[in-house]
Amino acid sequence: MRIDILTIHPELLKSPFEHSILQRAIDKKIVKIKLHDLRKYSNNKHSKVDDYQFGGGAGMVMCIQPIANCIDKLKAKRNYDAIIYMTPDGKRLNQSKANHYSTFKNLIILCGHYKGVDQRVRDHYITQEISIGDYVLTGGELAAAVLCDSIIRLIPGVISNETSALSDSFQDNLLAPPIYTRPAEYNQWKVPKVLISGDLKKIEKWRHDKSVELTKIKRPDILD
Ligand code: 6GU
Repeated sequence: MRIDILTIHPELLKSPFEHSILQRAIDKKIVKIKLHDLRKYSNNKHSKVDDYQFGGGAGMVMCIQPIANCIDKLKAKRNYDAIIYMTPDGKRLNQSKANHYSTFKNLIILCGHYKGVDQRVRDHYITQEISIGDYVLTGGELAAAVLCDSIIRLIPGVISNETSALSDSFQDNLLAPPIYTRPAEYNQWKVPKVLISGDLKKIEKWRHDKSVELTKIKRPDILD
């Protein structure tokens, strides 16, 4: 998969891809992340990327020109499965969307800033608008990092244990069951007996029952 990220703060998006699982996915060439500094696409002599709103009102608007130039250039080289705009008024990201995007080959992600982008960018370039929750961030960069992380970890070969991503919370509209590791007893707090019984059938049933129980208590809204 190739992900092109358009931003006015490329430095904000370096570190998330330089560690741990995402870094390994890049090293293994399973995914390629290209950061594009929108200022470099500006025709303005001061590399300006924003301007005042028509009709008045507080806050700057990101101009169409640098964004259009960058997207046109990318689209001339390859087909994109989606051009996503990160915005608090977009559709909420969830596991089902992450699963779907993880099957894409080429993806463009546009990070908004200030008041947002000129509406004509949304009307003529963007294919989907994504939010990561009902709160407002200073820009789309951290949200784009969250989106990329949720997608990349699902691509086959990224997480070594193939079954691991499938047993995540939310994959069956259920939260994951509680997990434990050694020691079996700490400060007299014992691990549930069934988990050290060696009875795989019983363990599986216990985990499923716990998942249902926890989901009913913590997230009844996601239960089928
Ligand atoms: Cl995608 N962008 C911004 N600026 N704020 C957000 C968001 C995105 N998702 C939630 N809040």
